[in-house]
Amino acid sequence: MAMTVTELEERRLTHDPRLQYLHDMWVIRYFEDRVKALKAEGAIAGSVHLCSGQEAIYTGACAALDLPRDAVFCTYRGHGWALGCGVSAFEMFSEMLGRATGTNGGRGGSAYLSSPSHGMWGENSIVGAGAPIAAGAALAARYDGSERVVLTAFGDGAVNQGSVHEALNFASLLALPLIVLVENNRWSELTPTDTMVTNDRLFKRASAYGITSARIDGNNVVAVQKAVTEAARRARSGAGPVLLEAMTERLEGHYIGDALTYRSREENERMHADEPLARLTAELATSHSTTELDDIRRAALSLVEEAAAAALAAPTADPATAEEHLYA
Ligand SMILES: Cc1ncc(C[n+]2csc(CCOP(=O)(O)OP(=O)(O)O)c2C)c(N)n1
Repeated sequence: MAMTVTELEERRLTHDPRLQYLHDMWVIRYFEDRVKALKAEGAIAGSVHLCSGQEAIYTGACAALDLPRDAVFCTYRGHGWALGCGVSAFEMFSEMLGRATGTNGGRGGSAYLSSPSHGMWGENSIVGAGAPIAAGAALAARYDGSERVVLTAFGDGAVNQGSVHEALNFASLLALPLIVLVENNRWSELTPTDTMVTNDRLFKRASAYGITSARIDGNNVVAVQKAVTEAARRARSGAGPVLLEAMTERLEGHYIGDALTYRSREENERMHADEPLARLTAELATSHSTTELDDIRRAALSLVEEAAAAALAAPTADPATAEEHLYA
């Protein structure tokens, strides 16, 4: 039987996962843009670290994991991980705006949010501290029958922390189901990575621990999805940890407020030419119409705008509950 145009559209959407990735990456980009604006208006308290430019890592990796069974541990630059895990933009905005409807009742804010029911086990603002915690969760997964794979993500600067190396040794020795994903955006706060290490091919360090590792194109969502799928298969089979160094770009400053005076115009131009949304859109334009791709972008923008409006209208956390969840 001949298919209708709508059925054909549906088939294409389901058969080309890149269209879904494009949508999900736009959601992250627009989410970050809106967070930046809300912070400028004074609506968000605390420090905020945007992940714009690194969307392909979150979208590709989360598509490869079995969420919420698997677990993600990330850093303060974690909005994209949470959205990738399926936490709603409404809950995320709510959390940052101090609303009772936030992932953590408005108590965690941008840098400390978590949602274990989505497989998003938490951000961590202590550089390198997530790795041993994730190794512990991977050890627990060995005994709890969940067959869970744990992913820990951190920046290139964190690779110089002792805690990361303790975790790598421990995970290798016990062949833990751990994926170590280094988001190499080439900057550690305001310092270029290659001025801090003698060998800036960071993935090479994993071989000292007997860990399989590779450098991947972190701005190519399909490349990330494939690499993490293979890493997860390997980790789940009992073959031990995998370290992936995903090369990417941090389009914004280290935190909102960073004047970015240390970056040249040439570098900015190069980064924007190579950023993942521009690349995926150009790639898809060879097989999809501009209208179709623009509809996907606008759908993501509407989703974000509606979520922000709903969160702004939600009640703030009740001061009477301030002592809840305190265990001191
Ligand atoms: C143990 C520790 N030392 C120093 C800091 C201050 N600090 C916050 S972010 C950061 C840079 C981290 O860079 P990188 O690991 O490359 O991650 P990115 O911010 O690029 O995502 C530093 C040094 C900290 N939070 N924790």
